[in-house]
Amino acid sequence: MEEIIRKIIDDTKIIDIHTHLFPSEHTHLCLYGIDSLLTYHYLISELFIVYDQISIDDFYKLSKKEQADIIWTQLFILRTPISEACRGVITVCNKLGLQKHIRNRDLNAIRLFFDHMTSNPSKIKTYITDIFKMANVEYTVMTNQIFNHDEITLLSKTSIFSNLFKTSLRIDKLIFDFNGSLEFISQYNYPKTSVGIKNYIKFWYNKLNPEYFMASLPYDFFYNCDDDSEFNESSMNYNQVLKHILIPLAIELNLPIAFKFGTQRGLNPTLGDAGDGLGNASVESLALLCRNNPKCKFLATFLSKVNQHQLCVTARNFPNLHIYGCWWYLNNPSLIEEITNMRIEMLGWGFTFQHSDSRVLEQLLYKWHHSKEILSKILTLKYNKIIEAGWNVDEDEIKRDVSSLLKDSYESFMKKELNF
Ligand code: FIX
Ligand code: ZN
Repeated sequence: MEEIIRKIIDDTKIIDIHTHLFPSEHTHLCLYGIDSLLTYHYLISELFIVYDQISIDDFYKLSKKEQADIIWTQLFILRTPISEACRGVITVCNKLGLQKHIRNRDLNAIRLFFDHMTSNPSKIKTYITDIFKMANVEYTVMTNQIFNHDEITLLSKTSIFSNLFKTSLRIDKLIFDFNGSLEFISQYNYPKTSVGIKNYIKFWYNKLNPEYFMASLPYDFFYNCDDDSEFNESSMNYNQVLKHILIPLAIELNLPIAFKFGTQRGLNPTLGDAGDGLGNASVESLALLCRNNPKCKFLATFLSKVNQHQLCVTARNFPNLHIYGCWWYLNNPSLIEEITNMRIEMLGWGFTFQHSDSRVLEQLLYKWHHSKEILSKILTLKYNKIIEAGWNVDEDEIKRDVSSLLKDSYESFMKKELNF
C-alpha cells in the first residue's frame, strides 16, 4: 500500500498556492543557486544560535557568498546538518545529482554546478522549467507587493507571465498603513482618497489577473465587526480598511482574500527577515470575518500550533473558508504530521495540504519532497483503517483523493459559487 500511495503522490500535479518565487524577468527577485539556498533566512537565525565570531550587523554587511561560506562551515561542516532547513539543502543537492560533492563536503564544486546551470538568461529559463518539472509543480502563486516601488516597476515591465507563475495582490500595507498607502498611490497620480485606492487596486487587478488578495496578519489582530466609528480617510484603522475598502472590493471583483495569521514581526529586529516570531492569534476573528461576510471567500492559515484545532472546527462551519498548509515555523515534519492527521480526521479532503512558501527556486524540490514523505505515511495508515472498517479502495479513487489535497480542493474552492 505505501509504495502505491507514494507513487501516486509523486505522480500527482501540485499547485503551490503561496510562494515568494518570481520568473527570471523579475531579475534580482528571482533567486536560485547554492548561495541563496544557504542564506535563506531560516538558516541565518539558526546560525546565530551557535555562532558568535561576528555580530549580526557585520554578518549582513558581508557578500552573499561570504555569508553562505560561514553558514556552510558552521551548520554543515562543524555540525551535522540535522535541522529541517539544513536537511533541505542536502535534499536539493541530492535531487540535482550532487551526491559526490556532498560526500566530499565540496562547496566550491557545488557552486560550479549551479553557476553552469544558470550561466545565461536562456539557460535560467530552461532551468526554472526543469525545476518545476522535477518538483511536479504545475504552477506557483507569487506574492506581488503592489505597494512596493521596486516590485511594481518590474511588474509594469512584464506583460505576460509564464504559465508557471500566477499572481496575487499583496496588500499588508493597505491594511496596516492606510495613510502610507495613500501617499504611495499619489506618486502614481491617484488621488489620496478611498476611491483613489480602489482604482489603483483595480488597475493591478486588471493587469495581473490575480488569484487572490493576500496579507499576513500579526498575532494580535482582532476583527471588530461592530466598529462603526467615524473615520477620516487619512487615518483609517485596519477594521475600517477591511470594512470599507478591502471586503467590498473583494466581493465586487469576486476575489478571495488569503490571510496568514499569527506573525510577530521584528521579535529580534537586528536579525531582519530572520528575526520574526509568532504568537497565538484570534481564530474567532477569522470566524467573524466569514460569518459577517458570507459573499466573501477567505483562504486561511495560522502560524501557531495552538490555533490549529480551533481552525479545523472553524473550517467545518463556513462554506466561504478554505484552509491551507503548514506555514513557516509549522513546516517541520513532526508538526506537519500532527496537523495533517487532524485535518484529515476533521475535514476529510476539504483543505489544501501544503504550500511551500519557497523564496529560492530549488526549495520547491525539498519542501515538496519532505512534505510528500509525510503525506504518504499518513495516507497509508488512513487507507488501511478504512479498508479495515470494510471499505474497498482502488487506485483511481486514491489518485482522485490525493489530487484533492494537492490541487483540486483549492481549485474547486476558487470556482465555488456562494449562492446561499
Ligand atoms: O508573510 C509571509 O508571506 C511569510 O511567509 C514571510 O514573511 C516569511 O518571511 C517566510 O518566508 C516564511 O516562510
Ligand atoms: Zn510567505
